[in-house]
Amino acid sequence: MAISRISMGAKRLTLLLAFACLTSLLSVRVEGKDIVVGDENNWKLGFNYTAWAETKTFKVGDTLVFNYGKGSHNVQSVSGAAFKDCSTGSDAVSFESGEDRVPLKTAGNMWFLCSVGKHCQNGMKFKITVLPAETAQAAPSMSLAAFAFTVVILAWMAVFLL
Ligand SMILES: [Cu+2]
Repeated sequence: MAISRISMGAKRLTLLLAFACLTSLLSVRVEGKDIVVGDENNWKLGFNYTAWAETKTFKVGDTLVFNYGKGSHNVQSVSGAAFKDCSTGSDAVSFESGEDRVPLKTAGNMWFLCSVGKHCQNGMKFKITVLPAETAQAAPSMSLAAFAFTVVILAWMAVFLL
């Protein structure tokens, strides 16, 4: 009797662990990351954001975070044409809280600039290419392998333990 009780407990624990494992794998796949523009430099004059952007990978689900003193700068999400001459155009989306979060919702190019004074002309501008969530990096294929492994383990447990 005692043995069967222990075995029941072990089965439940194993199932619970497998379920927790599966859940965490799934959540890792869906979560995007916060990308602080300029890293520790934040959003300011005297920093090369074009060069900065070229070192980063942006994908759907990520969020750009612009940190700056409210009132000293702003963030304008503009068209490619407006970007070229540092204008905002009529369809610009404006942010000015000083802690602006810009979710990257669709794949494609996005252009950002600061429209205060001559800040844009002086380097507060950059372009990014947002990649689809699936193809942004090699990691998802690893996650898929881990996911498949978990499914196999779960199937195995269903056959032998339940
Ligand atoms: Cu500025």
